[in-house]
Amino acid sequence: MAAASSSLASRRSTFETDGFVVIRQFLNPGDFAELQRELNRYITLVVPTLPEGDAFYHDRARPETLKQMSRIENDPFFSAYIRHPAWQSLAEELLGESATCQGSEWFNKPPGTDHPTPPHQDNYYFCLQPPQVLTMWLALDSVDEENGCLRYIPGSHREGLRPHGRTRTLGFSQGISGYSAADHAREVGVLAQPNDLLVHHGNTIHRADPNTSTTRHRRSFALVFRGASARRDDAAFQKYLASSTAQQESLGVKTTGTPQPSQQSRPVTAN
Ligand SMILES: O=C(O)CCC(=O)C(=O)O
Repeated sequence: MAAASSSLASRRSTFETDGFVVIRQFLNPGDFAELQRELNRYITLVVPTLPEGDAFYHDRARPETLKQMSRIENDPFFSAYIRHPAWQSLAEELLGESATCQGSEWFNKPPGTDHPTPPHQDNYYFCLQPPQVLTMWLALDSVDEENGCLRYIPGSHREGLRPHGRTRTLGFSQGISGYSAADHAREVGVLAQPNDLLVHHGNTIHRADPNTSTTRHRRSFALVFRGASARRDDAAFQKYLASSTAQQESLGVKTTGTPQPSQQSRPVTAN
């Protein structure tokens, strides 16, 4: 287990070499407290009104098992938040071009649930070429091996997209097929404290174990930024949408039958 970190001077080269970088204590304390307050408000007041595809539960009858939310930016606070200069400028620094936030997510591994994050590459879902896209994942809790820290394969963003296949994990419809012992041996697990930011390239392979603690949540808030040069491969994206919808239906999530970005895991809303 390594605890990767980066100084201001080296973060872009770390990102380019490893495909991920860790920025400790990313937001100023006031901004971090505001984000936590607004997420709590959203979960209490807005989530109960959302369609099933925008908020996934381990067990819908138990609100405390909320495990994933997408498209939080439909809320007025978050529609402004996704232009927050700290996130935007870091995304542009790492991508080396202007960038736009195209989606927000919230992930949890509630205590007492069995929710691994399958190994995957985000750009398998996003279908962007060139793969100028990154995910910024902000820890809201202390994160370690017990509650399911993120695990990256350094350098995997330079090895192309691997084949993915259908999973039974709601929120992550596709996972890398044939993930091997050699893949596991290359992994770096990243420990994090609340307000530590993990940024990974869209092609970087990552996964997480389930939360094995009985009392601790493992929450995070994430924004996806896409560089100005990235274009979506529409054929690949339609294939992904159809597969994601089929997976959700097979897991009992109510969908309209027509793939809509709001019903997809890891949605990308911009063209
Ligand atoms: O929080 C997790 O377990 C998954 C996060 C993830 O896959 C991502 O942000 O790309």
